Amino acid sequence: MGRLLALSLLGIALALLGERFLALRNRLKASREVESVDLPNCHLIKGIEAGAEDIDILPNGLAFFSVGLKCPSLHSFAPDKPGGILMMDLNEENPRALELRISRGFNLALFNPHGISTFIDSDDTVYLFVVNHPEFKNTVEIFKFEEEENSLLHLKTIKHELLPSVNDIIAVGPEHFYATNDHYFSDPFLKYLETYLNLHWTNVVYYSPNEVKVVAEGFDSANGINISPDKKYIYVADILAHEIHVLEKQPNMNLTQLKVLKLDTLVDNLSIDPSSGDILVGCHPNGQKLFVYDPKNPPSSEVLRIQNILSEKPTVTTVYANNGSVLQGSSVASVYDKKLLIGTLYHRALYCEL
Ligand SMILES: [Ca+2]
Ligand SMILES: [Ca+2]
Repeated sequence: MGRLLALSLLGIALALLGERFLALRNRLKASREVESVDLPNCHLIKGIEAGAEDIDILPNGLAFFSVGLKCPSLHSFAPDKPGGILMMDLNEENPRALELRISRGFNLALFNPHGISTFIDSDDTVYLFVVNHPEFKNTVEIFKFEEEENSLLHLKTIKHELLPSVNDIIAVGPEHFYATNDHYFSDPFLKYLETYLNLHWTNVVYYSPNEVKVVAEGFDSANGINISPDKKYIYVADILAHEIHVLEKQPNMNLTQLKVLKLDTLVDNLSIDPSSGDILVGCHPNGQKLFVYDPKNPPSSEVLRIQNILSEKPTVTTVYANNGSVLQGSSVASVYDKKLLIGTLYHRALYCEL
């Protein structure tokens, strides 16, 4: 009888695991292929060969690139090289990406930058907020951008128990930001398990020197985050649920869910087109290819533009799509004055004139 019960329980467990496995394949869109959507005037950016996971552009056309992200579960083309921040002046005719110097006293050897966000204070000081994973831990670094010297002055490292697995941030003050956690746990095995079991335990956290709190939760895996041009709404990408959430910002900085836009792709970082307020989304059409890297069958790239997200029927258009022959694993797309930059998780980056 005991054996029969054990066998039945084993059978149920295997059936459940099988079901979770199939569900995970769907969440990863493991069988999806993309049709190419080409743009005529594009070239790969020199000097970016091991990922530019996030890109943020200032209103004056200076673009920041977070490069060289490493993660235990991800492929890397430069596993021994620390990451960095590159800058490109999009006002130039043939802009080049140059590495910014970082002030002494900051541990550059362990720099592993992920999501970034710029913030311009009322006195015109420009701050760059960077999610960092030194030794795969989680911190948020705040830098002051010194334009004349092409350098970043390190001001502060933030660590907090509510920031166990940070992916991206949106700065809303000189030391104030919203951050997404893409996992609930920080331990690699528990991270894997929570994803496999689809627990929906990930969240968005508000951080300020006086108050740190969870402001939205229940995401499968919260990833890219950004703010509407009028600063009223926060957009959050749930990568494995293929959703973009629109949340309304309250005076106490809490967020209330307004709507969810369902898409057919894994949504990574979100950027705002300053000329229209449209959302540009760096997407992974097939997450299986992204996480299990095979150079013969590489991950593809896809960039979507979302117009009028608050309306009843937002318009979603594919701006760019490629099967991986040119660009693998697009994670972000940002525009400035008819110029489009597309970054990737661990591959190259593309510069296009629209
Ligand atoms: Ca970002
Ligand atoms: Ca991301």
